[in-house]
Amino acid sequence: MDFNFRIFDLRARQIIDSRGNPTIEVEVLTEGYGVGIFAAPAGASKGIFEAVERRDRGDKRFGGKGVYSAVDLVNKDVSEVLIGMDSRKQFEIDRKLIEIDGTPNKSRIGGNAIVATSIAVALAAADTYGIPFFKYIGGINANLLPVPMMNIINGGKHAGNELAIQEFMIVPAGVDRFSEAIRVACEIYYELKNYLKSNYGLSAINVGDEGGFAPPFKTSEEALKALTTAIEKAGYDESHVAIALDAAASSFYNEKEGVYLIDGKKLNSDELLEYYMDLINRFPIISLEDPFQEEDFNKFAEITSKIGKKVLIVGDDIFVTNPKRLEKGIKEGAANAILIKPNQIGTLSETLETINLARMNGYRTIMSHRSGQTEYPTIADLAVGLRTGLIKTGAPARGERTAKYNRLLRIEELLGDESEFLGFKAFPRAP
Ligand code: 2PG
Ligand code: MG
Repeated sequence: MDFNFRIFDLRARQIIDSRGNPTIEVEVLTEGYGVGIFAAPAGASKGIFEAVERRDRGDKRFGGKGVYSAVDLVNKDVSEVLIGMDSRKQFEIDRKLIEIDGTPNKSRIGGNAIVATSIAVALAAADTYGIPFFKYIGGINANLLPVPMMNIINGGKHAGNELAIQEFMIVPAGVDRFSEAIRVACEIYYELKNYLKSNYGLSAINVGDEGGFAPPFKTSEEALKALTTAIEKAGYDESHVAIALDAAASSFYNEKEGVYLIDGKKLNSDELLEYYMDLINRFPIISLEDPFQEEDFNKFAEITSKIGKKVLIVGDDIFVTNPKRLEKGIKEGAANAILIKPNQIGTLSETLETINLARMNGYRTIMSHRSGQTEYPTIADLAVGLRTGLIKTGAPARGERTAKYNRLLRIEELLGDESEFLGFKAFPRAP
């Protein structure tokens, strides 16, 4: 072994995330003075099949949301095994983490402790080499900047309003460069703010968890009208900017009655499908995430076979970045794209396994943040390194969201003429 890469120290601590909730941060040092630090993000609309977060339930501190016990486990059980190992042996290290945890859903030391450790190790190895993280992950020619899918109207579990659909995103894909996409998105964001202020009053410009506005809208239609108006006011049209939705439908599904509660109505899954079809016919929607609750593979397959040639049908809660769930989805034709959230599955190696499986089966991949985030820009590097071509990391507002976009701006500058941006070519069909 090149001793420089040997893990010399590994320690965890508790910090707080963008919602003020505790989260675990892991710091890894190598003998060659490489440092890697990463902290686990946290979802609000979590899939039931995600790796389980370890929290101090029953503890008074932080209302039981603390991660002190996860921190202790990393400082004892994990550091004992990982110190002395080669930080470049990602797969071996991740296997060890899974072994130390010993449960099928990573509930003992926690998916939060595992993801923070797994990614901190990779960052430390990259730092020991002295190369940017995206190059460590993707090789010296990793050059694909992702198209941003930017959530500028927040609903569902991310906002205190009545919108059932969780995310109304703009996709500024009709430009040549990532930095141009950011400019276009910011211009639309300003126009949306003006529109909301003048039509709904000052309180309409408060923002939700992901930096998008959280206006007192009651229907998806109102939100889509606001988006299209803002796009137009900013001087753009469908050739520059499209719309993406994350319904996060599990969060408005009433299991007892088998209905979805949306826009003040109760819809069964056939009616909800019609509801989406109507919106897709009237607005330039090119991507639809989690249109149905996370266990309804059949309905996912139905909508994919109907519109999958022109619209991305993205699986998030249904697949939870888990290769086994994705495999089932592939067999059943449940989607044509998958959201990639490393903390849903736990380790970097398993995240890679899921991405490989997706690619080999013609699925698009979208690197994604969580609604509870820290200021680490790491998923920006993962998006470029893993050539996902698409990224979802909130509005162009709130530091924990802009950290990722700003990192991508720096990567674009660093790559200069070498960088590539696919724009609408990253989608099945331009709107
Ligand atoms: C989602 C995510 C991120 P959360 O549903 O896609 O936008 O939300 O982190 O709350 O699961
Ligand atoms: Mg989602």
